[in-house]
Amino acid sequence: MPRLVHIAAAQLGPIARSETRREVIARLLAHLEQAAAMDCHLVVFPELALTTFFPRWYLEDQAEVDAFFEREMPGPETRLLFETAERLKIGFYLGYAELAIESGVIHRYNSSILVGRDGRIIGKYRKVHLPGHSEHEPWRAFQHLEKRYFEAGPEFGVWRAFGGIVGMAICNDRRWPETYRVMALQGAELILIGYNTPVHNPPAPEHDDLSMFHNHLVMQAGAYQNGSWVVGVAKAGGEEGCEMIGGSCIIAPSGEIVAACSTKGDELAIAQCDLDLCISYKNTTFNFARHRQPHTYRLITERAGVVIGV
Ligand code: ING
Repeated sequence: MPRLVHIAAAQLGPIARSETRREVIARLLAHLEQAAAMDCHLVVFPELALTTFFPRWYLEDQAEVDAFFEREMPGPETRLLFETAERLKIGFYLGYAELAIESGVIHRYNSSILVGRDGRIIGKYRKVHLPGHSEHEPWRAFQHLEKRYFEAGPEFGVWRAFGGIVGMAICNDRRWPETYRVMALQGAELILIGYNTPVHNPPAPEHDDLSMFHNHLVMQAGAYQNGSWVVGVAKAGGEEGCEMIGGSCIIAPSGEIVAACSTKGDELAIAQCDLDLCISYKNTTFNFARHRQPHTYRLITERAGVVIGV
């Protein structure tokens, strides 16, 4: 009996800075309703899906920064998402800015949650690879202050859900092969990734023309090299003067893109994902137990540490 998960990559077009949570959530609810009408079990939203991508600005007033964060999840405005998910029997991945108070200390993370078809939170992930910079760099066409506004998360986790083992990552995480491998070593068969990726990368403008190629390259490689499904979902289009790539897609363990968005607006790309397709890769080419050489890698990384001094 195939373990089918009907998944919708729920791409979002631009979110204006002036857009209220209520207005944004109305767009997310429309995606949930449409995905449910298409018999989907799981909807994947982008990174920071409740607001505009605020790390593009240098903001000195902490209250202004914190207005982009959620102190509760679900909170008063997002509760309707969970209630709708329960009513429609459809789960979701949601990226958002998390403000957490732990032992009386405020922590701010670039986070995502996985919510089941019963509307309950299954797991939470806090972005590990924070790109960009922490101080104002006026030479840039726009800032990328994730290192200023967020703390890095501690780990990559996986959760039993939707009939398989599901992992989460966020945006820049997808560029690092370790991201997929650490989750695959925990058995991940489905890895969900939201992203906000500008076309222009100020430190390396020579890469701009390859931004979509690099987007798909890293996720297709991650899927194939770990025998896992990968779903990548964009916040796309011209957002507050910054053009962001789209290219939301669903990638099979073969590395093939089986569904993709073709616009830069609010759009669903849907696929029937058979988690059992992972087996043919995890049991042969990427049978970690039979073919990986972790001892050798350790020696190499130790030696590399000596050579490059990291
Ligand atoms: N955005 C970008 C990403 O990794 C970036 C940052 C763009 C890094 C281009 C390197 C090149 O897709 C986020 N939010 O991580």
